[in-house]
Amino acid sequence: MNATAEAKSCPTSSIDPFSHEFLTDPYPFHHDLREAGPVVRLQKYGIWAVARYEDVHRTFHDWQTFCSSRGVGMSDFAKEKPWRPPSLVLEKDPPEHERARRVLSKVLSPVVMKTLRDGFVRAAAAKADELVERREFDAISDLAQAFPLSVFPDAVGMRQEGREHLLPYAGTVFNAFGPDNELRRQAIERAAPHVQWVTEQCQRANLAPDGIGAKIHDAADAGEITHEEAPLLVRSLLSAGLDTTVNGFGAAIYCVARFPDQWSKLRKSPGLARGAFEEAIRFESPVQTFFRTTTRAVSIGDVELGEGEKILMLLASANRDPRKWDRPDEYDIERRVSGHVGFGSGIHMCVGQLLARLEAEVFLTELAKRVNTIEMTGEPTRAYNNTLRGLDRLPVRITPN
Ligand code: OVV
Repeated sequence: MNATAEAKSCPTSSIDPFSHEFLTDPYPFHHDLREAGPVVRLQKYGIWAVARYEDVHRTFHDWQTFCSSRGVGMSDFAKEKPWRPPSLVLEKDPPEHERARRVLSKVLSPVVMKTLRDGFVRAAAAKADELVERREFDAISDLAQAFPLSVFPDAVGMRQEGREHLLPYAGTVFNAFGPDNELRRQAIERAAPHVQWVTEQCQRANLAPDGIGAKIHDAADAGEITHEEAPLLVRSLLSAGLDTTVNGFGAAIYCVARFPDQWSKLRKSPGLARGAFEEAIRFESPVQTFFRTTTRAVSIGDVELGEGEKILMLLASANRDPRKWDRPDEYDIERRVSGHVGFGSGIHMCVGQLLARLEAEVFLTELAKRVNTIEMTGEPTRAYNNTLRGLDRLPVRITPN
């Protein structure tokens, strides 16, 4: 840590939020960044960071000042060519953002969730039966990846062949939000086959007519977006809809494995499944960070920022800010968790959150009905990504009810 006040009103830090050390254990760095002030200059990158809940929240909500259209990664689209065509929803501001957002909102609506639920319950029950039978398994590959992979691509309406491209593609998207470090360079270097496959699968002809993907193309028929825009909006589903839930599931299992009293509560009251998932999103923040770019000069605390400045929002730090949360470092499935920023906040807040919660709720419910205890049988290993926090391996043993 090195948060020295350069000038009284301009705290500066040498912390690199994308270093191996930070990604391994971000919490002491989050603490230092929060304590340094409402906004901190990150020397290494010549950008700004907000780490307190209040300032992250304000940055999310003032989209006129903190825009998304210059990219929500470190790269400023006004200065550098984006690595892929910008997202029509994530990397746009109103009014363009609203048109795309409305379509995604509709295809991911409560009505559509209702049509998916029964199938998800059957898949969750089958997976939970299989895991109970096995007793020992890797909770990442065999559960956190396996369950979303067994329901999400089908819900979108994708063909079977090539699905192994989905996680590497999303991993690249989330690495690309970071600085030009080894993680980002290597991901982009290897991206071509994944990009090619994903781009192809976004075409209408490659999507089952009753799936979520086809519904986006239907919205183009209805004139809500153009037929040129539809494939790029399908790409948003494939970019943001799988690796996020995989890491959300991983977070939830990692939490209940470390807090057995919370698993015990969930087992006795499977109705707490949604709260258990939501609290895992707060506690682990699978999406750790996003950036904004200032559209004008603006003050944060005593610090004046100019126009065209990049600001890193540390969602994970906001979600454990003691100024906002009691016992922030405890996982408590009965916590009043609303207001966490793990799904973002404001006009860009996760448009797929109902789908994420549905997957998690049905799976954790089925698991809670069957499983007495969950314990780790070895050291978990971390997966390193510039934006996503999660594990690569989580060996566990479960005992049945
Ligand atoms: C929230 C999110 C993450 C990554 C990609 C996208 C969205 C997208 O719209 O492509």
